Amino acid sequence: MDFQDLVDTPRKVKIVVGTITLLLLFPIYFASVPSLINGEVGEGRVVGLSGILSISFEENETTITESILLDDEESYETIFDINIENDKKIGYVQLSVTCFDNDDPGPGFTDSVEGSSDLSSVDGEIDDQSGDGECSGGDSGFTFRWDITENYTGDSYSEEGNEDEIRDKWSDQGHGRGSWKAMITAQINSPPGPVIGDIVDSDEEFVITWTLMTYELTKIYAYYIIECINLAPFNI
Ligand SMILES: [Ca+2]
Ligand SMILES: [Ca+2]
Repeated sequence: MDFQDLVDTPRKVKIVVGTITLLLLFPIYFASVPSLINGEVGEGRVVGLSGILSISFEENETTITESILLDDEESYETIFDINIENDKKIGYVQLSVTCFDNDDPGPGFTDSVEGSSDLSSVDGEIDDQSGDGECSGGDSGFTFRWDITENYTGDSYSEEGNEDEIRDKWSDQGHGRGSWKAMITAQINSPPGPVIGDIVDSDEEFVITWTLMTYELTKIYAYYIIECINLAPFNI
């Protein structure tokens, strides 16, 4: 078979042209990958390609817990010092205060707790929080959470974009280091007298838990999606 046999009909001519075109396009396609990843897909390219980055986090959770017995209107200041290595970032800090009042002979006299944070000794402009809650079963007490890295969840995900920009986005800006403080105050409720034996509610135990979640970006790798290969002009 010589070259004339390959081009002796209009259909064969189209096939030969299409084949040669593909041979020319594929080197261009692979040479284009680095720039396409950075979102520089220009108009008029025959090959369309998207670079998708897959991001994962390695988390490390630190908790400290303490218990304190408080009388009515008595307050206690809890302190949590955060000093971490430079290569780690803070995802969030959480304070949880729980209690369960079962000291009363009947319902209606549940104790409660209120608290407010003092972040004046913490780096960054982080808003204080305050709240309260009853010492009943289930969702007792209160919980404060501060997201030091905005929108942090720790879940792996994928997005299209530039690796440097994504690394910059996952940053705590150096915030959150320092001495975290909160003041909690007990509200003790007792049934009115007379006192029944020694059943009288005069205090409550509160469990205070600080949680620090730090993270590092462990994996960023790219994969590519070929959006189209436009061979329409050749009409094979
Ligand atoms: Ca009570
Ligand atoms: Ca009590």
